[in-house]
Amino acid sequence: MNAGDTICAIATPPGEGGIGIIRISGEKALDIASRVFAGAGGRTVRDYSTHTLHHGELRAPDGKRLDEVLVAVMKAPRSYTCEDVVEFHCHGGPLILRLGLEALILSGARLAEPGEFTKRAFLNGRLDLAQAEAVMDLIAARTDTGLRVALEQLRGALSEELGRLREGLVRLLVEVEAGIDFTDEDITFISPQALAQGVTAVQDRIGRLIRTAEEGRIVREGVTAALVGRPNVGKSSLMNALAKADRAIVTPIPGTTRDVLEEFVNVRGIPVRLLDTAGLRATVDVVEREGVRRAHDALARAELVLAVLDGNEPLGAEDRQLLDLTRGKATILVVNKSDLPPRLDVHHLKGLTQEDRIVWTSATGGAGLEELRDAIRDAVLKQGPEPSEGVLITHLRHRGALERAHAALAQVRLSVERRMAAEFIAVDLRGAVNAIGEIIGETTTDDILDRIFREFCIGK
Ligand SMILES: Nc1nc2c(ncn2[C@@H]2O[C@H](COP(=O)(O)OP(=O)(O)OP(=O)(O)O)[C@@H](O)[C@H]2O)c(=O)[nH]1
Ligand SMILES: [Mg+2]
Repeated sequence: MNAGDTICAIATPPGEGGIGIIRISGEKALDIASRVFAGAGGRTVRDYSTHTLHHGELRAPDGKRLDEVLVAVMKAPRSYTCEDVVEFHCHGGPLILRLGLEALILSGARLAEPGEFTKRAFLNGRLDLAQAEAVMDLIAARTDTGLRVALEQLRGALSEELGRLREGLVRLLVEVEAGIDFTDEDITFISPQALAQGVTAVQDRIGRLIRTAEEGRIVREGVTAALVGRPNVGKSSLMNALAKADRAIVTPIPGTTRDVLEEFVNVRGIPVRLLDTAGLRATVDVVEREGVRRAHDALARAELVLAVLDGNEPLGAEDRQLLDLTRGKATILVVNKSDLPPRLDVHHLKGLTQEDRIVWTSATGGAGLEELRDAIRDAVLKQGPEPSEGVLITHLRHRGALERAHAALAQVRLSVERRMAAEFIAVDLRGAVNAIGEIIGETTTDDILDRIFREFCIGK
């Protein structure tokens, strides 16, 4: 991968669409684009001023017409990558786009790696690393909350907060290092008290950020929740009701569901991957037995279990087994068929589960579904009813770096307390500064960069 290359890629998703966009960026973008484009009055891309849009023809290097297109010209440095960028807005056909891309490659561009446009934006100082990651989060966001958090991070809210923390530490570091340089002259640059105080303040703020990481992870990545229970209690009906779609087959015959079905649902802003499973029971049917095995797998893998019971029937041996299986897992007890006469001994149920929640629903009538959504949100976001405002730590990478910074600062405080030499203190302070710098990309290795941008799609 050479940063001097001019890169190109199809920037729109595969398949047919109204328009499809081919993007090209780099030193030779204007020249290469000019070779494949013919505009009105014999003009071409090189002749246009920046941030203008023009109509014309996309052509193969042999002159063959490929498409009628609009071309957008964004000259360096006012572009996404800070390089010369040209975008061809073609008709959205896969063949057209492929031929257009080929024409650019034959004219001297190279196919971009995943995330290479954004990587260039980062390397050229247009975005910091946390903002670059937010670009990907923005594209992948599946709930309003996820979108809001990604937009905030792209705007630089996290970067600003980290910048402030880092700056505070750098100021302390300068004082400590000045103390090292002038040790002979017996001047104290910063008192141990002031140093400890400054470090503690930053450490507390880092601690607060770390505590948002669990919620941040859930907002960005979501959780997996499995509907489990004995046959016919209404698991598939609940899946359909929560997904507001006729996703799973529902019949009065016990043992209808055989495979694990997956559906994404948005529960109060949390992306939930909902798994519907085969009813748990002992059976000789080979297919159903495999289904039951997979249901057990799903139960083990899920972060949240929705254990479904039939409110119209007394608690059976299979229900008890299920409750045993969910012990130690985050579980919501869903007593379904609340529209029918209650035959389930609720007092008994309360004795069987401790802190877990019980929700009554009617999958067919719709009663209790709002309560179930609330229960799912509360079980997932333990800290409070509403996703927090303000900066959230959404990436494991960020959390890891913050934890290292936090630990380094704890070490600094210990060293100050023990009146250790300033050199020791400086090393740990610097460690904390660097750890924070990793998040925004001020101190990162190529390895980390590669890993981050590999996750991107091609064309972004
Ligand atoms: N009255 C009433 N019937 C329900 C309710 N939920 C589901 N049913 C009925 O119960 C039967 C079984 O529903 P399913 O959703 O297929 O049950 P399941 O748990 O997925 O069953 P398996 O896939 O066999 O394990 C169907 O006839 C549903 O219409 C409910 O809340 N009230
Ligand atoms: Mg089912």
